[in-house]
Amino acid sequence: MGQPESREHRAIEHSELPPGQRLQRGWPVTHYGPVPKFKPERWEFRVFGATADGEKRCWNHEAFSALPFTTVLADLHCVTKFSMLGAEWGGVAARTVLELAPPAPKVTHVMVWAEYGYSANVRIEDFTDPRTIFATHKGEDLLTAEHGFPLRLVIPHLYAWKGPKWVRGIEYMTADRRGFWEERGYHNIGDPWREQRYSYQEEPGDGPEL
Ligand SMILES: Nc1nc2c(c(=O)[nH]1)N[C@H]1C(S)=C(S)[C@@H](COP(=O)(O)O)O[C@H]1N2
Ligand SMILES: [Mo]
Repeated sequence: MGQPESREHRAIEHSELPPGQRLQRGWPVTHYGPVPKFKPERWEFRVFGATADGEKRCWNHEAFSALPFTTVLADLHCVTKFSMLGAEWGGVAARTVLELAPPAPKVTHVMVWAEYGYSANVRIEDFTDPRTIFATHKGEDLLTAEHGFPLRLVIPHLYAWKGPKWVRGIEYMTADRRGFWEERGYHNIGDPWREQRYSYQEEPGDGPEL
């Protein structure tokens, strides 16, 4: 009678590590370019592009920090094939930002912008996913500078390049446009469960012409 239990156990294990990924112990630092210096008086989080009312929305660091806090348990899958499992992220749900600064109904994609012009494009349904979170904390601790302090996006169901560290704002878009890595050979959608790593794997409809 042990059979159903062990099958379920295998299913859980499988659900944790996407195909082609290996478990990483510890938490490596992976990004392109230098670590930006946080200047609280200059920092703001901007929502722009196709907002519902056509107005931009802007929070300074104090105001953004006062938004409702929530936590999400999520794994981080780097396209270079390591995965970090079971992190607890704390911060502001993407849905909170969507409620406070709603997009126009015709919005199909969101460009997430970070320091130094790093960007990542995601479909609106990836952004509105209830587990998508602008993280300020991992576990009890504030993020460290190299892991994205003061704010990084975590989209648990996509490869980690879709979650910019040092995020500074979002742009609502009415058509898709490629972000930083999506222009440089990475897949426009980036679903780790389908191993959507590289742009040459894209099928018609997965992304704009390269
Ligand atoms: N701003 C910015 N964010 C970024 C990146 C980057 O190059 N710049 N790299 C991404 C990639 S490829 C990964 S795997 C994760 C790594 O996050 P970590 O350094 O906290 O492990 O950050 C993502 N966010
Ligand atoms: Mo990555």
